[in-house]
Amino acid sequence: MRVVYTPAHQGHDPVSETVMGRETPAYEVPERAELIRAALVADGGFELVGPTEHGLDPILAVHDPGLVRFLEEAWAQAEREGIDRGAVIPDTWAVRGLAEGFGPEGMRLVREPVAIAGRAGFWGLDSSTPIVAGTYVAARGAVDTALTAVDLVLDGGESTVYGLCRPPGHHAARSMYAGYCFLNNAAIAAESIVGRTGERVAILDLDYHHGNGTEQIFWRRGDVLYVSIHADPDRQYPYVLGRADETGEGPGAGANLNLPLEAGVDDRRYLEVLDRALEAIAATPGSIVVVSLGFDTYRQDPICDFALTTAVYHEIGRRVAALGRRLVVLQEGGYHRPTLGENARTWLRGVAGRAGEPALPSTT
Ligand code: Q9C
Ligand code: ZN
Repeated sequence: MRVVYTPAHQGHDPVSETVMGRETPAYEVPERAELIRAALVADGGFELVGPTEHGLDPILAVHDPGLVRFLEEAWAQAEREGIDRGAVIPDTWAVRGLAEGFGPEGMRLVREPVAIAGRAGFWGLDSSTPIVAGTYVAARGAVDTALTAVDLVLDGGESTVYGLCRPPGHHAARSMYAGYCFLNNAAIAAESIVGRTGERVAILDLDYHHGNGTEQIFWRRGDVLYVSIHADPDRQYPYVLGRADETGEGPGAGANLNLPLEAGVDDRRYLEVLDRALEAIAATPGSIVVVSLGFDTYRQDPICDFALTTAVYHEIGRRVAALGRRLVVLQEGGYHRPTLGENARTWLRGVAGRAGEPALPSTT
């Protein structure tokens, strides 16, 4: 199986994030992707390839040019303003998303601020998504990773490709960065697939957190089905979206399925809900599924509360592959570093067992 990877992610190396006013060591760190890469290389059944550059057009098909400009400029501006804290983390928010979504007048009065602290709070949702010197280049690398995975599936004849994206993407909305995410890799990939094939595409989001960004981007779209299994936002980030009654609007009515879950979800319960998600995808036309894959559903994840085991990831991968569709699998979250590599390897091995999938050499 092909794995798309670039070392560009290493430049996004935040030291800390701020959780309820307390500075804690960053969870979303370069070591995560390196551990996954090392586990797949050691397995012997995976072939690493670098991404090709796809430029800005596929990004601007999904994101506000203002957000992209901000991400590109932020670090240099912070340096010019003499902000020497190692990272841009806002402390003043414009609450622009709410103004935009619920009040027709809100957005007209709120303009993009000038100072870096204001700009970060204008484009960002939270205080856990630091911008550092290499963030923009890393985020662009993650997008190219996702789009190269798409190329290998559409043009390269591969049935499954894994994009080791870092930073992750599913919390990033059209005009907002959030939750360790800057550009929405999965949404950009899905949009590109729709544009190139004219087919409907399903996004299956298996990260522990609801992918508010992906939901928002395709909210009014009937050609992209978004299905997500995640922690109930009543107790977990992103708090504002992810409820079961969010089903899409306009042409997108019925093309959004949220399956929010209680704490303590175990293997059996997760698989039961996974089958509901897969049924919804099977009932929708299309031949390609983009998977937003998180391992923060693992029982020992330091910031989450599901109870999945490593073994169940094999079964999840197997069931997703049993849809019989081509898969663009993109990495999202997962913060228990000691098991990250093995969980990813196990999931992808579950996929690789299916009929028609090139067999991977057996593990020792
Ligand atoms: N008190 C991903 O897994 N921190 N992002 C929440 C809650 C943000 C997770 C703090 C968690 C984002 C891709
Ligand atoms: Zn997550």
